[in-house]
Amino acid sequence: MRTTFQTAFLSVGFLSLPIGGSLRAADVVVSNLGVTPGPTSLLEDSDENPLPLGSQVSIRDFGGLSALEVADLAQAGPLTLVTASVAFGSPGSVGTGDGAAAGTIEYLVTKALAVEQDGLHLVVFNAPAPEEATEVIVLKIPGTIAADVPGFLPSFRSLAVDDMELVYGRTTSGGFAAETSGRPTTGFEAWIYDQFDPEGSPDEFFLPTSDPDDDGAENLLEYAFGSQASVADSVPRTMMRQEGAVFYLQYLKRLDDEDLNYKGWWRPDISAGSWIELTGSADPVTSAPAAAPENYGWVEQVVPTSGPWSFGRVSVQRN
Ligand SMILES: [Ca+2]
Ligand SMILES: [Ca+2]
Repeated sequence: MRTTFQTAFLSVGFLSLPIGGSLRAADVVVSNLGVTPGPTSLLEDSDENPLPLGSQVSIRDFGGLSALEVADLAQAGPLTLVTASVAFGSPGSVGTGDGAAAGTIEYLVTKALAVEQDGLHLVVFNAPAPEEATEVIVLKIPGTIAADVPGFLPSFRSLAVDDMELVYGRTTSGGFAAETSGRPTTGFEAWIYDQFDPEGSPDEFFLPTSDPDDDGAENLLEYAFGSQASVADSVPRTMMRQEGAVFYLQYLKRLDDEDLNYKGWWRPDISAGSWIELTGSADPVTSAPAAAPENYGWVEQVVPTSGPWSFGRVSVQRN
C-alpha cells in the first residue's frame, strides 16, 4: 500500500519569479517607491506638487493607438480618455500600499499580465475619479515586461514607473507632472470654447489676441465687455451718459472673473494731450442702458470736465 502525503507549507519572505521566456502571466504591482537604484519618478500635478492621496491610477488598454493618438485623447478630456480605452483590472489610488504618501503608488493590479504586451498605459488623474479630474499623466508600459525586481512584492510582476514612457504630461526634476486635460471650466478659456466649434475651428481662433469675426475687437475684449467673438455685429459697447453737469463713462463688466483689471480713462481734447486714468470707482448703474448678458453688469465712472468736451474710454488687462 502506498502512502501519500499532503504537504502544507508556508512561504516566508521573498519568492522570486523565474527569469526569461519561462515567465508566466502574473499579477502586477505598479510602483514608484524607489526600491530600484536610480531616480524615483514621483507623480505630480501641473504645479509640480505630489498628487494627493486618493488620486486615481489605472492601467488601460488603448489597443493599437499611437502615442500621438493617445495624447490627443488625453488632451480632449478625462472622460474621452476613459471611453476610448478598456480598463485592465480595477483602478487603484495614489498613497495606498507601503508608500502611503502623496505622489507615490504601490498599485496592485489583480489581473494577470503577459510578458509581451502592447497598448497598455498607466493613467493617473488628479482626482479620485475621471469625472472630477482636470489633469492627467499617461505613461506607456513597456512592451516587454522586465523580470521580477528584487524588493517588490513577491509573486507580483513589477512595473516601475521609472521604466515607463511619457505619452501625456511632462517630465520634471522629481518625476512626471500632469497636464491639463479637457476643456477649461472657468475664465476666458472656458468662454472662448463656447464661442466657436472646437472641432471645426483653427487653433488661432481661441487666442485672446485673435479677432476671428474681424470686427476690430480682440477676443479678450469681447469676453471682458460682453459681446460675441463669432459675430461681427456684436462689439463691445462703451458709452457716455450726462446727468446735469456730470458725465459718466458706462460699460459692461464681467462680474465673475477677478483676473480682469478694468480701468477708465478720460481726456478733454481728443487731438491733444493724453489719456488720464479715472480715479473714481466703477459703480453699478441705477438704470441699465440695455439688458446685461449673464455674468455681466453695467457699471459707470464719473468723468471730469474741463471744457466743452470730455472723452472717455476703458481698458482691460488680464492678470
Ligand atoms: Ca472680434
Ligand atoms: Ca464680435
